[in-house]
Amino acid sequence: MIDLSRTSALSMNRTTFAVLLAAALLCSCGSPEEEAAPDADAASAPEPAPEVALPPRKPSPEGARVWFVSPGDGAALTSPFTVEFGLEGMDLLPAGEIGEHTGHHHLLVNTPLPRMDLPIITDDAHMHFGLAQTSVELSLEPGTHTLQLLLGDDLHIPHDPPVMSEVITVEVTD
Ligand SMILES: [Cu+2]
Repeated sequence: MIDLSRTSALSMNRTTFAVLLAAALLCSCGSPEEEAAPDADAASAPEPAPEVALPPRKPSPEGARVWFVSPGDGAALTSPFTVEFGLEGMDLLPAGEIGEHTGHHHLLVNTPLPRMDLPIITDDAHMHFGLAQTSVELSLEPGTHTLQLLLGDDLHIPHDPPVMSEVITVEVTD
């Protein structure tokens, strides 16, 4: 008897809760606010995770190239030193600005080439020059360092084919 009573009480509570919940949902669905904002419903509806769709890589023209105006490969330097970027066959544009055969420089420091189908990450090893700069004052610890230039489009994605320099090595001393 005691068990039945408890079960009954529980059922009542559940039933009461269900009724209240249904009433609340009905009330909510019928409210003018919900009707006025159909996007809110769409946004909260469960949907499969969307595929990340990046735009296709932008083409680079034949003959386009980037290179280090300075320093030269194997240069012995003290920090800070100036790194100058050369570009031919394409034009510089600030990041976010779309043009034909345009992009901005990225300097890779002591790191291999990144993936070519994704935006170039930003960290100490992947420097962006999104204001269309053509040089940088660089300070590196004493030692041997590699440098490479890689052009990226308005979304920081390398072109197809990628426009990149040779890897150069510099020796930084105290
Ligand atoms: Cu960039």
